[in-house]
Amino acid sequence: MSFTRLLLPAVAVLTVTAGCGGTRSGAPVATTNVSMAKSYRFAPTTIEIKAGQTVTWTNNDNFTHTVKVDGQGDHKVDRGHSVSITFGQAGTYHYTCTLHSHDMRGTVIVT
Ligand SMILES: [Cu+2]
Repeated sequence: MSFTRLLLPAVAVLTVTAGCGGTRSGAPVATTNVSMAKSYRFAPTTIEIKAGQTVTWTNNDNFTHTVKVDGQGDHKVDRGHSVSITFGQAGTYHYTCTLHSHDMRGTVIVT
């Protein structure tokens, strides 16, 4: 009786770990660059800048998004494009993507 050897392929068990830290609603990040990241989100969600600095949003998602700071005009940003807004006065500015306002909200804290 022949000996049949079964070679079982190594099964790689990939465990998906949840996120890498609390960027979702965590502390403000000191940066002037916000990514419209896959999918339907601003990253980081909350940033902190100095008065007079310019924030640039870059659309790295596969969909068109917008940036509308409360009380200001809406800016449409196609995929691969960006928009820059200068914040001259201190304050807390909330903004949304008006196309996906349920999912895409962010805050700019100007000090
Ligand atoms: Cu959007």
